[in-house]
Amino acid sequence: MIETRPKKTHERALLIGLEKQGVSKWDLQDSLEELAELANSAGAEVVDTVTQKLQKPTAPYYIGKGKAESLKPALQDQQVTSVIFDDELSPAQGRNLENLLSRKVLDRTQLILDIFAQRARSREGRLQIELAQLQYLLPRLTRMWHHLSRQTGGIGTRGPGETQLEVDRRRVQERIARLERELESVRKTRAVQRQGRKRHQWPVAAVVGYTNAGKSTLLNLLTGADVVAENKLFATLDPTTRSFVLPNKQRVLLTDTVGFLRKLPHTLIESFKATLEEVSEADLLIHVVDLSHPRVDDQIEAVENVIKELGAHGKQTLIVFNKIDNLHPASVAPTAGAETRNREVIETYLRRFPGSVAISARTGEGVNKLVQALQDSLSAWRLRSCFKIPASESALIAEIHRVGHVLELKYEDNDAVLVAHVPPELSQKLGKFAV
Ligand SMILES: Nc1nc2c(ncn2[C@@H]2O[C@H](COP(=O)(O)OP(=O)(O)OP(=O)(O)O)[C@@H](O)[C@H]2O)c(=O)[nH]1
Ligand SMILES: [Mg+2]
Repeated sequence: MIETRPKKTHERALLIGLEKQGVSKWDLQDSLEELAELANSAGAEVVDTVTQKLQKPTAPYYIGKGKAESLKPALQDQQVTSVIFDDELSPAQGRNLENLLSRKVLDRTQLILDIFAQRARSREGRLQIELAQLQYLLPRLTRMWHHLSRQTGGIGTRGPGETQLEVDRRRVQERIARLERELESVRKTRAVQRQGRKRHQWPVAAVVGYTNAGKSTLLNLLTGADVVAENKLFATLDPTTRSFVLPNKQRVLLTDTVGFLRKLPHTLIESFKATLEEVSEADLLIHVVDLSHPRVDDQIEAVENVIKELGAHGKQTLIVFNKIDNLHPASVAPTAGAETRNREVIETYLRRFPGSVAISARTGEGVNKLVQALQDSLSAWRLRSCFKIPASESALIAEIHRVGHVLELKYEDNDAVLVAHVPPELSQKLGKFAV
């Protein structure tokens, strides 16, 4: 079997963030904590975090040159192998910093792309991540060339160096074009699959949420699926669809997909169109929120922004507050006070988001309520109707059995009289038989 976990490397990372004007210290701290989680998820150990107060990033080194110089001894002492910046670096900044610090220099976008690359298993996932990486690289190749030509200038700059760069650029562009063509065919295949599901007329609910919110754990709990659930960012890259039968016998398809993140690089969203169309094409969204996370509000907002970006805004959404077992993990011996506080937190969020539910996908607490809420959300999907259909129309009767839920069936002369819950589309088709 292929080893799916990233190998334990001895990457030791130093994180760097800027306290820019207009950005609060808290925002910076939050962002750096998330950067640390990302670094861990990529397999690196964070040895230190450095911040600098500056009005805005400096053009050559992002941080001040003096500050950059002053890092050198610490890099040596702490055996740092990579320096990771919390923002996107310009190509010149990246190169200057690598030269100055003699270490691998990464920015947030590269780090996220790297994690995706580690996680990609399916052909679709691999194509999409390669496209995102090349799109990140392409403007850098170009700008690198501009930078070099400025530096050396005029005569002598039109030699083999230029040729090589132009060749590289063209190769990258060709590869991008090929990947885009291949992904277009993946999208078409997905569209056909979706059509197939539509034929069954089962509603599709896409499970969305911030990365690590517990989406896969929930899908596994409900459907017994075997999706990898891990305490790692972006554990899931490839969409998985499983069917689930509600207590009223209605079947619903649940799709688990890639998690969202603040500052999710735009190239990624663009490249993952084929995967993310599962979200924009769904009938219902189940937005899983990690209620035990200190930045829960930011995470909700970030997910809503990505939903907007995908054009899925305004879709019927069921908000699920997860991990209620984890609200005060420190309370090993829970006190009455902690329990009351936890309940208050839950109540506050349930009130703020009417129609939402609170669960623990780990312990199963509240899951019945979730299932009920899901059933209620989808109730409009199926209409209770009565039809009188000539017994000779056996294909139609079979279809009602297949996609609907038959409550009563009797025969009157040569007609079948059925009372059934059926999806709206079928109900329309059966219009002339309605009684
Ligand atoms: N305490 C607690 N932990 C949970 C709960 N649900 C999920 N987890 C844990 O949270 C971590 C992330 O869970 P996943 O199901 O992989 O989360 P995900 O949303 O699919 O994450 P990505 O695929 O990485 O976006 C795992 O370690 C789970 O065991 C819960 O209700 N309570
Ligand atoms: Mg997952």
